[in-house]
Amino acid sequence: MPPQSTAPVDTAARRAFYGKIDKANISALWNNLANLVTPEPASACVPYVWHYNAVRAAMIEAGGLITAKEAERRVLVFENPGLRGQSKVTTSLYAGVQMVLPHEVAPSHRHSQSALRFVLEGSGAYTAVNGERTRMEVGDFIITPSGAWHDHGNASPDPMFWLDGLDIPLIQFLDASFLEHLPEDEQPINRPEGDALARFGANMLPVDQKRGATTSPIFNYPYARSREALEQMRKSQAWDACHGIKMRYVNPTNGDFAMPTIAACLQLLPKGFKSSRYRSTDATVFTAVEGTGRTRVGETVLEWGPRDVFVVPSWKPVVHEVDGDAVLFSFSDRAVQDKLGIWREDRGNA
Ligand code: GTQ
Repeated sequence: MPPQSTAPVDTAARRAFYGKIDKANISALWNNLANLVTPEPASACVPYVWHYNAVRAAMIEAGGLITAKEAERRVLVFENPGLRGQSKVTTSLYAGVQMVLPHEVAPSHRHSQSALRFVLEGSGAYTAVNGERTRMEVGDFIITPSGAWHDHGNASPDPMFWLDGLDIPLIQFLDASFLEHLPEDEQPINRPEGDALARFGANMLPVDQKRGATTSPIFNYPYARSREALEQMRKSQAWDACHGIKMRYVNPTNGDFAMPTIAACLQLLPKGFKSSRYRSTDATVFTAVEGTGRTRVGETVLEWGPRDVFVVPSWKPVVHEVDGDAVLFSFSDRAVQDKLGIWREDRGNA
């Protein structure tokens, strides 16, 4: 919180008055106004990086202590050091790493919260959504819409790890959380794999598809396709000074972000690139898919490589510097701020 530079001084009469109204659960705005309405974002969220090796080792240890079934979701939560004890990676968003071991199932449930998965390690585990299973491969962006049954399984011989991003703090703030369980661990499968991607992900829509579904009907955006798009674009597009080449995952029924509450993007930064100073009001969680580099957030330097996860708070100036070509996945609450008309960016002098 910034200092209350404009708070009026106390007098005996004022103090007596504050004491009296306090008993009736009333307070004086002028003592707190500077904390409530700030000239610019004043977030408790701090820049931070979690290195994958340490997270993975803890996750393997967790695997010896609890099953996916008993845990319901075996996840280690990224707690922003400025927001400890709240399961928040930013003020509005939650992130964690989930592990599913061979032959395990994370049982089917559905909830108000929207979730994204970004696959970090492994091959061939699956998530089921709306009666369809999708195989998970490294770099795939997978979503589970608000209210959709979802379970995760692993028929591969190796552990599978992915980054979870959910709007848990936002739904908590709105007091709008509902959760239900299916009696059986796995939901019935009644669509062949690839059905949603064929229907909605080939630049066509079923002819009678309604416009404006809240969440994208595509639930796996495979990395191979997204990466290929970035590679193709570098041949003809000038690099954006702040972002390199940055694309957002889209809901094909309305052109909005894939989920109503969480914006997700994939960006390519070429060998040796140093981005121009940039800031925006959406605190952002990044993970590197390819490459190594460092991201300066104000005075803080975050060194990162593949699968590391780092966070940039709202309105803090950010500069990315990469060694070789690098690919970053990121997510934020920009999808919400856009709808409310409050999202802002500052591209410096770029
Ligand atoms: O996979 O459904 O990291 O419900 C937190 C809550 C994952 C999930 C999380 C969840 C899930």
